[in-house]
Order: sequence, then C-alpha cells, then structure tokens
Amino acid sequence: MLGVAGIVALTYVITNHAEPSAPPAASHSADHVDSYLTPPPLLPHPPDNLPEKEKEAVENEVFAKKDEGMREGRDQIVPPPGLPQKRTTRQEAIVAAMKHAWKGYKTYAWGHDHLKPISRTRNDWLRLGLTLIDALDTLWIMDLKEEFSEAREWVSTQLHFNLNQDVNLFETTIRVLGGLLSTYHLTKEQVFLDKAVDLGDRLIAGFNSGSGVPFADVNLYSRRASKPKWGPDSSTSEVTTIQLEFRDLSRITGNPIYEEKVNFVSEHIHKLPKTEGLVPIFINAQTGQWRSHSTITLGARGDSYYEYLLKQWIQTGRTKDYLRDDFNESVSGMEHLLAARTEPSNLLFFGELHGGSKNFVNKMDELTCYLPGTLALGVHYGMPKHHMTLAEQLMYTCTLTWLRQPTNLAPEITYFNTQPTGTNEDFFVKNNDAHYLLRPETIESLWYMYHLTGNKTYQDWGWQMFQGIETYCRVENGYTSIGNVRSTVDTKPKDKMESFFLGETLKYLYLLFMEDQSTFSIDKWVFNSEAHPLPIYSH
Ligand code: DMJ
Repeated sequence: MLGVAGIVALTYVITNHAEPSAPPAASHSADHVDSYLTPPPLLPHPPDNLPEKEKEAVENEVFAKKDEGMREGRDQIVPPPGLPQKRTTRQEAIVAAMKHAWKGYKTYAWGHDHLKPISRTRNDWLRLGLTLIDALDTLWIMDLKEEFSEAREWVSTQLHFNLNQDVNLFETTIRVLGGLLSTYHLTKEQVFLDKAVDLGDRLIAGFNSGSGVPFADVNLYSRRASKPKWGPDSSTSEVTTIQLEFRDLSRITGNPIYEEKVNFVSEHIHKLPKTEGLVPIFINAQTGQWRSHSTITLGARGDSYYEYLLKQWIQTGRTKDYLRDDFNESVSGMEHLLAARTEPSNLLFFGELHGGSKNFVNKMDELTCYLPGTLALGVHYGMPKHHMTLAEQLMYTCTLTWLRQPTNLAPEITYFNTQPTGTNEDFFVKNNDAHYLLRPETIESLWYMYHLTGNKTYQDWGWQMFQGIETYCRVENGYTSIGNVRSTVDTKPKDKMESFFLGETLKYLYLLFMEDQSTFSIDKWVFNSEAHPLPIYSH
C-alpha cells in the first residue's frame, strides 16, 4: 500500500515540473478561501525550447553565480543588519500584535515562562523567563527600544541559572541559549554572551551518557543529566537540534568543548543505519542505538533532525559534506516512502511510517510545515532543483490546512484522504487534534518562499493566517492558543501564550512583510529552530 502511494507520488513529482496542480475544487465550507488560493508559479526555469544541454548550461551558470556570491561573504562574521527601516502597513500590524502580547506578559507574567492571558496569571515550566528571552531578538528586530531595554535589564539583573531545576536540553538550547546568542550577535552586548556561557556550561552535562548522545534532561544546579520522566529514550529531533547553538558558542568564545560534543552526536548519528535516509524518532542515550520499531515522521520528534542537517552544513560554510549528503538522501526517502496525494485534489502531503516502517499513516503534523522553507533554502544552496517543486506543492497543502478551516488557523494534526470518499474533502481533523497552539511553522516556510521567489502570493497567504490569529486568538491581555480551529463560535480558548509566538510566529510574519528582504539575507544568517538568527561561518 505504501509502495503504491510512494510510487504514484514520485511519478507525479518527476513528470510534473511545469506547474503545481490546479487549485483544488473548493469544499462547500470554504469557497471563499480557495478562490484566492492560486498556487504561485514556479521559480523561473530556462525556456523549455532550449535543447537539453544548453538548458543544463544555463542552470549551472545560475547556480555558479549564486555560489560565487555566497563565497565572497562567507569568511566573515557579518555585522548586525542596519535597523530600523520604514515599516510597511502590514508590518505595523505585526508590531502592534507584538506590543499587545508584550504588554500582557509584562503585566501578568513578567520574568515567568508563559502568560496565561485569560486568567491573568502565569505558567512556569523551565523557570527561565522563557517568553522574555525568546522575544529578545524579535523586539530588537522590530526596533521596539523601550521593550528591549526593559528585557535586557531583566536579563542582566534577574536571570540566573543556578536553579535546582530539571530542564529539557533541547528546549532550553533552542529557546534560551539560541535567544541569548542571537541577541548577542545583533547587539554585541557582553551581558548576553556571559549568560549564554553560564548556561552552556551547565547544559553540557547533558552529554554525560554512555554513548555521548545526550540525555533529554539536565539539572541546572547539580549538572546531572537524566532520561525524560515519561520514558527511557531521548527524542531524535532533540539530540540533533542543539548543534547550531553549541557550535556558535564555541566559535564566539574560542572554547572548542561545546562544538566537540555536538559534532560527536552528529557524526555518531550519521553512522547509524537509516531507512533511505529517514530516522526513527527515539534513541537511547546510554547505548546510542535507535529504539526498534519506533515511528518515522517529519513531524513531532523527527522534524528538525532534517532541518539541522541542512542548516549545520550551511552554518559551517558548506564544508561538512556528509550533512548535505544525509539531507539529500533523506529527501529522496521522503519522496519515495512518505509522499502521497490526496483525493480528490491531488494535494501533496508527507505521511508517517509506524510499526517498524511497515504501516503508512496518512497524517501530517502542522510541525511538518517547516519543510517547504527548508527545502527551498536547500535549493538556494544548490540542492536538486526538483526539491523546489516539492516545496511549492507542500507549501500549498500546508496553507490549505489553515485557510480551509473557518478560523483560518491550522489544527495540530491533519488526516488526508488518499482514496475517494464520495465527499469533496481532501482532509479532515479528529477531535483531539483540533487545537492551534500559536505555532509558526507554516508562516516560517512562507517567509522562506517569499524571501527566495519574491512571489507576493506567499505574503497574502500569511496575511490571511494573521487575520485568523487576530480574530480568534487575540484576547484582552495577550494571545491565547485555542482548542478548536473548526468553529468560529466554539474556539475553546486554552489560556496560554506560548513563548514561540513572540520568538517565531510574530518574527516570521514581520520578516514576511518586510520590504527590503536583504536585511536578513539567508546568505549571511542561518535561523535556528526557534527562529533565532545566527551567523554563517566559513568552515
Ligand atoms: C518551537 O519550539 C520550535 O520551532 C521547535 O523546533 C518545534 N516546536 C516549536 C514551535 O512549534
């Protein structure tokens, strides 16, 4: 069954380089949505009437030029981008949203991890002022000087890591270490680096395991590492999504220890057996081996393994080629084993493999929608050009999972119809999966797609999503995640504003609507998994 789905999908991808599929037939509830959802045109390709050889030569020249351009800049750590610039009207709306979120956080949750905007209180998880730190570089990029300066004051006087607290290594690395490092790069203020070093020195205890693959949790005070409370193994995406940050810390400080630890993990995982480049979602820190029969997915617990293969290769000046090769192999595996098409509209999605790769499951997390952006980034850096077709088509599907809902917001998980059902619906949502947690992934990908193609359709899609956020998530004292995207009247607010809403969702929206896209050029910056920009190095 899987084989057939895979082969059909692959055949489609191979034979359909001209245009993405026509807009799917509108479902009864969403005519208004699909009518403006025209798939964007592909990137310019050489004219079709050129003989094959000439075509290839033209394409190679384009990529050689790009390559030349990138090489010129890659031996330097870039100076911070020149801010501010004149904001567009849409950017003003995003800044207003950021101010609104910040005000609620400042009033009711200052210095705590998350705002609960409806009950006007706070929630603590890592006890590290998560929202404040995740928001630092967004505030700086938006040129919100007053807000940034009160946040800096808190970091400098109140942020301490000497806490008897177990924290998740991955979450603390991408949000807190990543947030401090990127703010240091943008501002060059020593306080952010000092805090990053203190945190890095504690987190590094996580790597004290039998295999060098880190444990899930670390106690910041005792510096003892442990497996997660809920199971024996670490998650694959977690142990492979800490490399950009630890490497950056080594490069700034000149202390190689952080980078050595994460290089070891990447190299170890490179040597483990895989299914056509795809990896199981659990790994044991003591043995360094996969958990057998664990799921393969591009969503939760798998997602950013693939993202960081590419981004690490970029961060290190495209010198560690095994990362690029593993990325390419994984995309081939995705096309072959996970890609499938919906009925009736032939939409591309990536499903999952359960039960030791035997069963194909036709579900896709919203988390998977980081992938169009990552694929497009790869093509910019010379990966096979048909990855752009995958990116465009998956971007379209991801967008529909938002804009076909009456709220314009995506559910956490969508199931896809791969067989005719007699209805007009390409996908459906189960009751337990209908929540929207203010997640960024689809918007993140829209930014990459717009940044790389200049096609304003991507901006328009992002604007529609933002309208959904404004209408159904904005409350008097901030923004709340909701429990049900399928109803405009019964949205079931969850009373929680996630830190990544300020760190990622609003930042990517702001960048998506930025006039001068060279401000944050992807030739100079690589964004970590929490949207914190870090510089690209020469090696
Ligand atoms: C963020 O913390 C990061 O983007 C992570 O990689 C995945 N999940 C959340 C946002 O959805």
